[in-house]
Amino acid sequence: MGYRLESLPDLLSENLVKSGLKTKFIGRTVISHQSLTSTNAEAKRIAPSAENGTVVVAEVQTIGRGRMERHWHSPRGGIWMSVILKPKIPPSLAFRVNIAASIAVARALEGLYGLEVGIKWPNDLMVGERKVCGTLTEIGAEMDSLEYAVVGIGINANIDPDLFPEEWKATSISGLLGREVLRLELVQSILEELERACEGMATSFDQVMGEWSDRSATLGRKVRIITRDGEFEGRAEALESDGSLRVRKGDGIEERVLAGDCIHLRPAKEMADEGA
Ligand code: BT5
Repeated sequence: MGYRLESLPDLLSENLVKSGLKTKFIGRTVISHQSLTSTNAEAKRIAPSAENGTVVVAEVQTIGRGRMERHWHSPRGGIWMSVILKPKIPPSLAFRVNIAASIAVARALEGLYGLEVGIKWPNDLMVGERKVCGTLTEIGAEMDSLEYAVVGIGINANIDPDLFPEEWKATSISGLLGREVLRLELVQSILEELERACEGMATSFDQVMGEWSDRSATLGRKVRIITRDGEFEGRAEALESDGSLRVRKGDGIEERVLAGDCIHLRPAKEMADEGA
Protein backbone atom coordinates (compact mmCIF):
# COMPACT_ATOMS: atom_id res chain seq x y z
CA MET A 1 0.00 0.00 0.00
CA GLY A 2 1.32 3.45 -0.86
CA TYR A 3 1.23 6.37 1.55
CA ARG A 4 0.52 9.95 0.66
CA LEU A 5 3.58 11.80 1.88
CA GLU A 6 1.83 15.00 2.84
CA SER A 7 -0.68 13.21 5.05
CA LEU A 8 1.98 11.65 7.26
CA PRO A 9 3.69 12.68 10.46
CA ASP A 10 7.28 13.25 9.45
CA LEU A 11 8.74 10.18 11.13
CA LEU A 12 11.67 8.26 9.76
CA SER A 13 10.21 4.90 10.76
CA GLU A 14 11.26 1.70 9.04
CA ASN A 15 7.93 1.27 7.23
CA LEU A 16 7.65 4.83 6.05
CA VAL A 17 11.24 5.01 4.76
CA LYS A 18 10.78 1.76 2.84
CA SER A 19 7.35 2.58 1.46
CA GLY A 20 7.56 3.63 -2.18
CA LEU A 21 11.38 3.70 -2.08
CA LYS A 22 12.61 3.18 -5.65
CA THR A 23 15.89 1.38 -4.99
CA LYS A 24 17.15 -2.12 -5.63
CA PHE A 25 19.26 -2.66 -2.52
CA ILE A 26 19.77 0.50 -0.49
CA GLY A 27 17.10 0.64 2.21
CA ARG A 28 15.89 -2.95 1.89
CA THR A 29 16.68 -3.07 5.58
CA VAL A 30 16.02 0.08 7.59
CA ILE A 31 16.72 0.26 11.31
CA SER A 32 15.10 3.23 12.96
CA HIS A 33 15.83 4.49 16.49
CA GLN A 34 14.49 7.37 18.53
CA SER A 35 17.92 8.02 19.98
CA LEU A 36 21.40 6.61 19.42
CA THR A 37 24.85 7.70 20.49
CA SER A 38 25.79 7.77 16.81
CA THR A 39 24.24 6.10 13.77
CA ASN A 40 27.76 5.48 12.45
CA ALA A 41 28.76 3.71 15.66
CA GLU A 42 25.65 1.54 15.52
CA ALA A 43 26.06 0.83 11.80
CA LYS A 44 29.69 -0.21 12.34
CA ARG A 45 28.63 -2.49 15.17
CA ILE A 46 26.19 -4.39 12.98
CA ALA A 47 28.04 -4.02 9.66
CA PRO A 48 29.86 -7.38 9.57
CA SER A 49 26.57 -9.30 9.51
CA ALA A 50 24.34 -6.65 7.90
CA GLU A 51 23.13 -6.84 4.32
CA ASN A 52 24.50 -4.45 1.73
CA GLY A 53 22.45 -1.25 1.72
CA THR A 54 21.23 -1.40 5.32
CA VAL A 55 20.20 2.02 6.63
CA VAL A 56 20.43 3.08 10.28
CA VAL A 57 18.59 6.25 11.24
CA ALA A 58 17.96 8.10 14.50
CA GLU A 59 15.81 11.09 15.46
CA VAL A 60 18.52 12.27 17.86
CA GLN A 61 22.20 11.44 18.34
CA THR A 62 23.71 11.96 21.77
CA ILE A 63 27.35 11.56 20.72
CA GLY A 64 27.19 12.37 17.01
CA ARG A 65 30.61 12.20 15.42
CA GLY A 66 32.39 14.49 12.99
CA ARG A 67 35.77 13.72 11.50
CA MET A 68 38.84 13.42 13.72
CA GLU A 69 36.79 12.75 16.86
CA ARG A 70 34.94 16.05 16.62
CA HIS A 71 31.42 16.36 17.94
CA TRP A 72 28.46 16.59 15.57
CA HIS A 73 25.46 18.41 17.00
CA SER A 74 22.41 16.27 16.21
CA PRO A 75 19.18 17.62 17.70
CA ARG A 76 15.62 16.61 16.76
CA GLY A 77 14.56 17.86 13.32
CA GLY A 78 17.74 16.85 11.52
CA ILE A 79 18.47 13.76 9.44
CA TRP A 80 21.09 11.56 11.06
CA MET A 81 21.61 8.37 9.15
CA SER A 82 24.23 5.86 8.10
CA VAL A 83 24.23 3.49 5.16
CA ILE A 84 26.19 0.24 5.20
CA LEU A 85 27.68 -0.47 1.78
CA LYS A 86 29.70 -3.45 0.66
CA PRO A 87 31.10 -2.57 -2.76
CA LYS A 88 33.73 -4.89 -4.22
CA ILE A 89 36.56 -2.38 -4.18
CA PRO A 90 39.97 -2.18 -2.50
CA PRO A 91 40.22 -0.02 0.64
CA SER A 92 42.15 2.58 -1.36
CA LEU A 93 38.96 3.36 -3.31
CA ALA A 94 36.72 3.72 -0.24
CA PHE A 95 36.81 7.51 -0.70
CA ARG A 96 34.44 6.91 -3.61
CA VAL A 97 31.68 6.10 -1.13
CA ASN A 98 32.05 9.53 0.40
CA ILE A 99 32.06 11.18 -3.02
CA ALA A 100 28.88 9.28 -3.94
CA ALA A 101 27.19 10.41 -0.72
CA SER A 102 28.03 14.07 -1.33
CA ILE A 103 26.70 13.84 -4.87
CA ALA A 104 23.53 12.10 -3.68
CA VAL A 105 22.73 14.77 -1.11
CA ALA A 106 23.54 17.59 -3.53
CA ARG A 107 21.28 16.11 -6.22
CA ALA A 108 18.45 15.57 -3.73
CA LEU A 109 18.60 19.09 -2.28
CA GLU A 110 18.70 20.57 -5.76
CA GLY A 111 15.94 18.32 -7.13
CA LEU A 112 13.51 18.77 -4.25
CA TYR A 113 14.11 22.39 -3.23
CA GLY A 114 16.05 23.97 -6.08
CA LEU A 115 18.93 24.74 -3.70
CA GLU A 116 22.29 25.40 -5.29
CA VAL A 117 24.62 23.20 -3.31
CA GLY A 118 28.40 23.38 -3.45
CA ILE A 119 30.67 20.61 -2.24
CA LYS A 120 33.50 21.79 -0.04
CA TRP A 121 36.39 19.35 0.03
CA PRO A 122 36.43 16.85 1.59
CA ASN A 123 32.97 16.33 3.00
CA ASP A 124 30.85 19.43 3.48
CA LEU A 125 27.77 20.44 1.57
CA MET A 126 27.38 24.17 1.44
CA VAL A 127 24.70 26.58 0.39
CA GLY A 128 26.58 29.81 -0.20
CA GLU A 129 29.21 29.93 2.53
CA ARG A 130 27.18 27.90 5.05
CA LYS A 131 27.30 24.19 5.83
CA VAL A 132 24.02 22.27 5.69
CA CYS A 133 25.37 18.73 5.67
CA GLY A 134 28.46 16.77 6.61
CA THR A 135 29.37 13.20 5.73
CA LEU A 136 31.62 10.77 7.55
CA THR A 137 32.75 7.52 5.93
CA GLU A 138 34.31 4.81 8.08
CA ILE A 139 35.47 1.43 6.84
CA GLY A 140 36.22 -2.09 7.91
CA ALA A 141 38.79 -3.76 5.68
CA GLU A 142 41.31 -6.51 5.12
CA MET A 143 44.62 -5.57 3.52
CA ASP A 144 43.28 -5.71 -0.03
CA SER A 145 39.51 -5.80 0.22
CA LEU A 146 36.86 -3.65 1.74
CA GLU A 147 34.61 -5.52 4.14
CA TYR A 148 32.19 -2.63 4.54
CA ALA A 149 31.93 1.12 4.35
CA VAL A 150 29.60 3.01 6.65
CA VAL A 151 28.67 6.34 5.20
CA GLY A 152 27.17 8.71 7.74
CA ILE A 153 25.08 11.59 6.49
CA GLY A 154 24.09 14.44 8.77
CA ILE A 155 21.70 17.05 7.41
CA ASN A 156 20.46 20.10 9.23
CA ALA A 157 16.92 19.72 7.90
CA ASN A 158 14.32 21.31 10.21
CA ILE A 159 16.54 23.01 12.77
CA ASP A 160 16.55 26.61 13.91
CA PRO A 161 19.88 27.91 12.53
CA ASP A 162 20.27 30.13 15.62
CA LEU A 163 21.07 26.93 17.51
CA PHE A 164 24.45 26.78 15.78
CA PRO A 165 27.33 28.91 17.07
CA GLU A 166 28.24 31.53 14.45
CA GLU A 167 31.81 30.20 14.11
CA TRP A 168 30.46 26.92 12.67
CA LYS A 169 29.16 28.82 9.63
CA ALA A 170 26.22 26.40 9.63
CA THR A 171 22.64 26.71 8.52
CA SER A 172 19.64 24.45 7.94
CA ILE A 173 17.31 23.63 5.07
CA SER A 174 14.35 25.12 6.94
CA GLY A 175 16.40 28.24 7.68
CA LEU A 176 17.25 28.61 4.00
CA LEU A 177 13.75 27.94 2.68
CA GLY A 178 11.79 29.66 5.44
CA ARG A 179 9.65 26.54 5.91
CA GLU A 180 9.99 23.03 7.23
CA VAL A 181 10.56 20.17 4.80
CA LEU A 182 9.36 16.57 4.78
CA ARG A 183 12.44 14.71 5.96
CA LEU A 184 10.98 11.43 4.73
CA GLU A 185 10.88 12.67 1.15
CA LEU A 186 14.45 13.94 1.45
CA VAL A 187 15.74 10.67 2.93
CA GLN A 188 14.13 8.66 0.16
CA SER A 189 15.51 10.92 -2.53
CA ILE A 190 19.03 10.69 -1.04
CA LEU A 191 18.88 6.89 -0.86
CA GLU A 192 17.74 6.70 -4.48
CA GLU A 193 20.45 9.09 -5.63
CA LEU A 194 23.06 7.27 -3.56
CA GLU A 195 22.25 4.00 -5.27
CA ARG A 196 22.56 5.68 -8.67
CA ALA A 197 25.85 7.33 -7.74
CA CYS A 198 27.23 3.99 -6.48
CA GLU A 199 26.46 2.15 -9.72
CA GLY A 200 29.90 2.30 -11.33
CA MET A 201 31.85 2.36 -8.12
CA ALA A 202 33.86 -0.80 -8.78
CA THR A 203 34.62 0.09 -12.40
CA SER A 204 34.38 3.49 -14.02
CA PHE A 205 33.68 6.24 -11.57
CA ASP A 206 34.80 9.08 -13.82
CA GLN A 207 31.34 10.48 -14.37
CA VAL A 208 30.62 10.84 -10.66
CA MET A 209 34.09 12.30 -10.07
CA GLY A 210 33.37 14.77 -12.87
CA GLU A 211 30.08 15.72 -11.26
CA TRP A 212 31.90 16.28 -7.97
CA SER A 213 34.27 18.69 -9.72
CA ASP A 214 31.37 20.47 -11.42
CA ARG A 215 29.61 20.86 -8.08
CA SER A 216 32.75 21.74 -6.16
CA ALA A 217 32.81 24.94 -4.16
CA THR A 218 36.53 24.41 -3.52
CA LEU A 219 38.17 24.08 -6.95
CA GLY A 220 39.55 27.36 -8.23
CA ARG A 221 39.59 28.87 -4.74
CA LYS A 222 42.44 30.07 -2.61
CA VAL A 223 42.47 27.68 0.34
CA ARG A 224 44.29 26.97 3.56
CA ILE A 225 44.91 23.25 4.03
CA ILE A 226 45.40 21.88 7.51
CA THR A 227 46.72 18.36 7.87
CA ARG A 228 48.29 16.39 10.67
CA ASP A 229 51.69 17.41 9.29
CA GLY A 230 51.05 21.14 9.22
CA GLU A 231 49.31 23.74 7.11
CA PHE A 232 49.82 25.70 3.92
CA GLU A 233 47.96 27.93 1.49
CA GLY A 234 47.46 27.65 -2.23
CA ARG A 235 44.94 27.40 -5.00
CA ALA A 236 42.76 24.26 -5.18
CA GLU A 237 43.20 22.93 -8.70
CA ALA A 238 41.66 19.51 -9.08
CA LEU A 239 40.22 16.40 -7.49
CA GLU A 240 42.61 13.58 -8.37
CA SER A 241 41.47 10.06 -9.23
CA ASP A 242 42.71 8.82 -5.84
CA GLY A 243 40.41 11.28 -4.04
CA SER A 244 43.14 13.73 -3.13
CA LEU A 245 42.88 17.46 -3.62
CA ARG A 246 45.60 18.98 -5.78
CA VAL A 247 46.69 22.35 -4.48
CA ARG A 248 49.24 24.66 -6.13
CA LYS A 249 51.20 26.63 -3.58
CA GLY A 250 52.48 30.19 -4.06
CA ASP A 251 55.91 28.86 -5.00
CA GLY A 252 54.33 26.83 -7.83
CA ILE A 253 54.82 23.48 -6.13
CA GLU A 254 51.82 21.16 -6.20
CA GLU A 255 50.68 19.20 -3.18
CA ARG A 256 48.20 16.34 -3.17
CA VAL A 257 46.20 16.15 0.04
CA LEU A 258 44.38 12.96 0.93
CA ALA A 259 43.02 13.95 4.33
CA GLY A 260 42.69 17.17 6.21
CA ASP A 261 40.67 20.32 6.62
CA CYS A 262 40.22 22.99 4.03
CA ILE A 263 39.40 26.62 4.67
CA HIS A 264 38.13 28.71 1.78
CA LEU A 265 40.05 31.97 1.88
CA ARG A 266 38.54 34.06 -0.91
CA PRO A 267 35.65 33.65 -3.31
CA ALA A 268 36.62 32.22 -6.70
CA LYS A 269 35.11 35.21 -8.50
CA GLU A 270 37.22 37.73 -6.59
CA MET A 271 40.35 35.77 -7.51
CA ALA A 272 39.38 35.56 -11.17
CA ASP A 273 38.73 39.32 -11.27
CA GLU A 274 42.25 39.87 -9.97
CA GLY A 275 43.69 37.40 -12.44
CA ALA A 276 45.03 35.39 -9.51
C1 BT5 B 1 31.52 16.30 9.49
O1 BT5 B 1 32.61 16.40 10.32
O2 BT5 B 1 31.07 17.17 8.81
C2 BT5 B 1 30.89 14.90 9.50
C3 BT5 B 1 29.52 14.91 10.09
C4 BT5 B 1 28.86 13.56 9.97
C5 BT5 B 1 27.61 13.47 10.80
C6 BT5 B 1 26.85 12.22 10.52
S1 BT5 B 1 25.28 12.22 11.28
C7 BT5 B 1 25.07 10.54 10.96
C8 BT5 B 1 26.41 9.88 11.19
N1 BT5 B 1 26.59 9.48 12.57
C9 BT5 B 1 27.57 10.16 13.17
O3 BT5 B 1 27.92 10.02 14.36
N2 BT5 B 1 28.12 11.02 12.30
C10 BT5 B 1 27.51 10.91 10.99
P1 BT5 B 1 33.59 17.62 10.36
O4 BT5 B 1 33.93 18.08 8.99
O5 BT5 B 1 34.69 17.17 11.26
O6 BT5 B 1 32.77 18.78 11.04
C11 BT5 B 1 32.56 18.81 12.44
C12 BT5 B 1 32.53 20.27 12.89
O7 BT5 B 1 31.36 20.90 12.34
C13 BT5 B 1 32.38 20.43 14.39
O8 BT5 B 1 33.64 20.51 14.99
C14 BT5 B 1 31.61 21.74 14.53
O9 BT5 B 1 32.48 22.83 14.38
C15 BT5 B 1 30.72 21.73 13.31
N3 BT5 B 1 29.39 21.14 13.55
C16 BT5 B 1 28.96 20.32 14.54
N4 BT5 B 1 27.68 20.00 14.39
C17 BT5 B 1 27.27 20.63 13.26
C18 BT5 B 1 26.04 20.67 12.56
N5 BT5 B 1 24.95 20.00 12.96
N6 BT5 B 1 25.99 21.41 11.43
C19 BT5 B 1 27.07 22.09 10.97
N7 BT5 B 1 28.25 22.10 11.59
C20 BT5 B 1 28.35 21.36 12.72
